[in-house]
Amino acid sequence: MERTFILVKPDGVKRGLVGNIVSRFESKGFHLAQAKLISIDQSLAETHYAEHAARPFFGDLVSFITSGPSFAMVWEGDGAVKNARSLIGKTNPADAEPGTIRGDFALSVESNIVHGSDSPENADREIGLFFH
Ligand code: RTP
Ligand code: MG
Repeated sequence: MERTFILVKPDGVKRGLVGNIVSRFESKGFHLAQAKLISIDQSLAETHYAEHAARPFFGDLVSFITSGPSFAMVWEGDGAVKNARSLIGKTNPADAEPGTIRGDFALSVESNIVHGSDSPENADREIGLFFH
């Protein structure tokens, strides 16, 4: 069964959206395999987002993701990676459709509530980083 890594980012935890987000994944039919609250440190943040290390927003991205507790999850189901990205919506909440998590709860690309793996290979990599 395909797995994906989903993270409610610090803004989503602070705003009390964990339950709503978990509920959306449950309702879609995914199976929750693992979950934990975690304060991401600098090193884990830089490893998790390594693909963006050269981007101008990298420093702000690392500061943001380490700014408070996040809620990390592994969800299983058919096409979990792609289907989860559909529930999450586009990276920039301004472009995300209503009915998606980012479309319903976020206004800015810097604070977009939730992360989802972008490929099965990255899902395995991220699950290994957060649950070992
Ligand atoms: P994520 O990895 O967090 O699930 O988001 P994503 O796949 O939809 O987007 P990605 O391209 O991987 O970007 C990672 C995070 O970097 C921030 N970002 N800021 N200022 C900007 O132009 C910009 N572009 C991306 C976003 O917070 C995005 O979630
Ligand atoms: Mg990404």
